[in-house]
Amino acid sequence: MKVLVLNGPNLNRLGKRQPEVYGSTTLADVVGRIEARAEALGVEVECRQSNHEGDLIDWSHEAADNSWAVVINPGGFTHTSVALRDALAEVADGPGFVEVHISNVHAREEFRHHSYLSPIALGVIAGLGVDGYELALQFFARRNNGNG
Ligand code: DHK
Repeated sequence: MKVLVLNGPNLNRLGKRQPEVYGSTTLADVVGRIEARAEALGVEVECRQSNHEGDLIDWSHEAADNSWAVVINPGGFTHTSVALRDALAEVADGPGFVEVHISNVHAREEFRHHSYLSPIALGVIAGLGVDGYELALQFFARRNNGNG
């Protein structure tokens, strides 16, 4: 099985941006950890990041067309994007997606409490730091083996 791991806007700034909220790990470190975990789990993985909504939408279509599962941290688009939800709805009709947030969005500003994506996600991981990506990957690996 293949899992596409998508990171949205500003996540290329991991390690520099608000380390008290998002930690000091860089995106390159996160990608390295995800790739190592995927190999151990026997899952094919590809990680992409973009600051542009259209890229995330195009990549969601690509995932839907290829029946790839998706792990996505949509960044600020979580709270704003009907268009990204519409694109991910096609993924939800297939292998599905898990929404990941590094921070606990529910312990932060009110505007971060609502997600357009959560109602159609298989699940949501928030507040567990960058481990959330690996946990989502593990979920898909176990599910694919009939253990999840
Ligand atoms: C990342 C962002 O960039 C924010 O816009 C979200 C999310 C939270 C995170 O916790 O990973 O509100």
